[in-house]
Amino acid sequence: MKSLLFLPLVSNLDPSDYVGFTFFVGCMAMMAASAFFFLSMRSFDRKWSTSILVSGLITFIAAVHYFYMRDYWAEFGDSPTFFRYVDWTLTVPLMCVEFFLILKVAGAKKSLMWKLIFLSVIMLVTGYIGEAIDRDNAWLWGLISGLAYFAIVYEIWLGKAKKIAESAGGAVLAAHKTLCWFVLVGWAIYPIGYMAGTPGWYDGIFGGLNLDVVYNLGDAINKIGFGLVIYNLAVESTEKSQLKNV
Ligand SMILES: *C/C=C(C)/C=C/C=C(C)/C=C/C1=C(C)CCCC1(C)C
Repeated sequence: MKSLLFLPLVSNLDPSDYVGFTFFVGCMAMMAASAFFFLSMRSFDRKWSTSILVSGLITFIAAVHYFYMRDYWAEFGDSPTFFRYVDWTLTVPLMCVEFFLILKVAGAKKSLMWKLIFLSVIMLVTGYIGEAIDRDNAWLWGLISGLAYFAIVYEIWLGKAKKIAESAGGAVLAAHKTLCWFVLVGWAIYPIGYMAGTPGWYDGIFGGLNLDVVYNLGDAINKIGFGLVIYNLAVESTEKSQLKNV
């Protein structure tokens, strides 16, 4: 590998390198999704512009990190843990902002947003420590991270966020429910990648899986899918208000 040092990085990629393949597809998918969200921003009622803008920012920030992660993988053949967590630290709080933005029409308070952001930061910082700094205790950091994750799940499924969504009803409630499913099922993909990639009592359960492939799959589902739910909400709500005006 190192004898290829004079060639561009990507020439290190082997055609049979399926992990590298998912990094490439990730770059393109995140870029395409960003173009889609940005360009559709003005097609809806103005109250949805910020939500669609944030959807585009999430995939755009991810696209930039995917280019770095792709090159890191091509150069070192190793997990780009640092870039991965920088990306998540920016994009996951933005997803919490999305919950707030769609519930704002029903009177959600900023404190709800900050609570979700706070929990997501705990989830990610402890995950990073387990993956990059204190791998010997990866199970413990993963556990703390998992508790913060469950607190988020509780808040949106059963806590205040749910009550506000119910009072809003209609398309907002439907979108909130779908986003809740993303967090419960889509986000649960990440702990699987973590367990496959760190040492612990769970060694062997997911041992055959590649951590980066699992994370890349999770990102595609959650970042692009999440944005599409909001896009769909904007479409439905705009159509309804246009019907009213005819
Ligand atoms: C776009 C990126 C997203 C939605 C990333 C989400 C990441 C998580 C939900 C990570 C969760 C983790 C646990 C629940 C335990 C193990 C450590 C983590 C950080 C992988």
